[in-house]
Amino acid sequence: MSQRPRILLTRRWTREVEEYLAARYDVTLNENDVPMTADALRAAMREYDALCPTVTDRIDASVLEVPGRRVRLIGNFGVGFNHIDVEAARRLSICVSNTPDVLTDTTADLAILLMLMATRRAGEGERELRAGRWTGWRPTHMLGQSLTGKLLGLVGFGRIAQATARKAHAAFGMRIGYYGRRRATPEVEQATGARFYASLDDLVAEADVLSLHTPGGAETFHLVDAARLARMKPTAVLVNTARGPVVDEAALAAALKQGRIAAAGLDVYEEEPRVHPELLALENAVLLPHLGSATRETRTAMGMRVAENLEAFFAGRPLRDPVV
Ligand code: 8YV
Repeated sequence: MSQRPRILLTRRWTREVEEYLAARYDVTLNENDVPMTADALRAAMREYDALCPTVTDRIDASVLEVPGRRVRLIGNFGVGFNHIDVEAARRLSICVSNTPDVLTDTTADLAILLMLMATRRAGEGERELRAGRWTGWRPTHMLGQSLTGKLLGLVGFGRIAQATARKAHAAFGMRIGYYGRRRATPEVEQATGARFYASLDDLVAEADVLSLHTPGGAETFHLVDAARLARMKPTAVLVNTARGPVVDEAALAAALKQGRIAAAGLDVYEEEPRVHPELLALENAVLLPHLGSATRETRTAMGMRVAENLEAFFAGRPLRDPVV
């Protein structure tokens, strides 16, 4: 019988990481890659030493509190952990780790991609061309908006927001404003000339592109609601690579439909994989399927970062990335 720790990966990971882990642990893979049910997660809590979930697994108190639990570490694949009840984990002395740093640039790249697609109407243009509706060049065809000199308003100013600021400032000459729980150091601000806004409403009203970079969860639920959308400039673009529930999707669809803001670029949704049906019908909504960290390099680095946390945990050392 194997003495190696038993670990469960709830979804398929890149081959490199699956092989790396299989050489070191008694690993169970989710061969058909279908999201696990709550019952299956509860059963897994009794069978494994570590559970390695993703954003598609709801690790709530009913999962963590299962009688006869064997799992002692939740090694999350991803930096965001709003799908895990960390307070219940703390209460039950279950360790939780995440994967910061390794997806910062990749996710910031996607925020830039959405910003460009939304301001230059890229999805709309491609749909027109593929549908055979393009009648040829003309000076007023599908005009978008320039980014040079415009204000990028970042809501939250953590790693991914700062990387987005650097890219937007260096590549497109954008001005940077940010709102966050606390003010960044002068060095961080100086790197992009970032201006701190003590009032989120002021930033929302002034931004040409408003990009969301807060954690998910109760504190940020519908932070961008109908009232905040109403404060935005009619020419402004909203970008969300954070978590869907930060935006009131129905209110956003209404604002886009009525032209109260120019466009939105979204990678995350309130009830993934469901997308608000009104958004699907709008030309000024750029909609990507949660691709923020989706490069081969980054998904492998995320898996290896989980592996580092597993190694530390089973060696009795402090976690590399402790959440709890
Ligand atoms: C991940 C993410 O792909 O890391 C995060 O928080 O949102 C994505 O980049 C996903 O959450 C993995 O669980």
